[in-house]
Amino acid sequence: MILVTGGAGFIGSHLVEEIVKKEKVVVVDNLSSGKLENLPEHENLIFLKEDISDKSTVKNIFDSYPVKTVYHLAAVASVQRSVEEPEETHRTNFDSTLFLLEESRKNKVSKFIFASSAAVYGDLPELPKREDMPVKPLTPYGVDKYASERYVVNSFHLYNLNGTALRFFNVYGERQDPSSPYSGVISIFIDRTIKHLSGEETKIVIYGDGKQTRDFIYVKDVVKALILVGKSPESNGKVFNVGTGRETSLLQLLKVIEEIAGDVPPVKFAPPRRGDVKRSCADIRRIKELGFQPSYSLKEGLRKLFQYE
Ligand code: UD2
Repeated sequence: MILVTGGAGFIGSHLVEEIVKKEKVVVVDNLSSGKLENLPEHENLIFLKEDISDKSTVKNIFDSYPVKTVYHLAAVASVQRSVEEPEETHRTNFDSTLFLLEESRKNKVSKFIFASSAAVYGDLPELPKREDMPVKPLTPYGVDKYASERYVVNSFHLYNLNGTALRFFNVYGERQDPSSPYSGVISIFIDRTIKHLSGEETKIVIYGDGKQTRDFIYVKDVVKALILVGKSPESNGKVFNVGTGRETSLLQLLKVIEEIAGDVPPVKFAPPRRGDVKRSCADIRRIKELGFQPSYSLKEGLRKLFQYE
């Protein structure tokens, strides 16, 4: 049986959708940002509305289900919120990892996959980011992700728990919620473009000059990486970037959206966000060695998103 924490969230629900086709899965999610309607109805799916920052809850789950694989994706995903509420987010973003690792060790789980983030790299200028480069997480979010991934990797060396951490770059796709100002930039730009096309008065805000870059990866490719790593013993005790290896600026992103949609809303430039990383791009050679290859170009991923919306 597979346990997916944060399984009702944006990335988690795409993973669950894939797993239920073949295997039984327990989804645990406190629905703080995840939504029940993100999940498919399926006989292989058990849903628990629980908070894994509580140790006894985690123990109960392992006592109740024969968990063999853990995908730990639950987190407060907003970097900004971690800055405003470091204590509360630490419980979710770090304590839960430790509780899950402890139970996984005791219950002889055969694989533990942790969703880390490019946030661990901080704003060190060298690009593309390689997994063996120095890290400099700048926010409570980045620090908790880094600490969690070290625990995951060390659990392999200390206790033979087959752990792997994946550093996600900028993930986009269906069901990413565009409603907060800290939502993924693609979900916001697409939401505004659709509103604009339907005649609503709206605008796109670019913080900074729009030349900042990101490595945008489509959520289905992230799921592919998660499943691959779950089945790969060579990934044990290691950290992997999950991106496309392509760097795209916000201005280029807007151009691609315009090519697909035919038009975009007026753009307003605002001062850059505090702590914003100027350039980001993954070196994906390490995960490619496991057999990973992203399937979707940015244009293809965005096309699918427009069809969905
Ligand atoms: C991403 C992750 C975050 C963390 C971080 C690590 C998302 C949603 N967030 O943050 O969880 O892992 O990477 O470094 O994937 N922007 C605009 N206009 C808007 C919204 C955003 O110009 O309306 C800019 C924003 O200032 C930034 C870029 O777009 O320069 C990307 O912003 P983001 O919030 O999508 O993602 P990021 O890279 O800050």
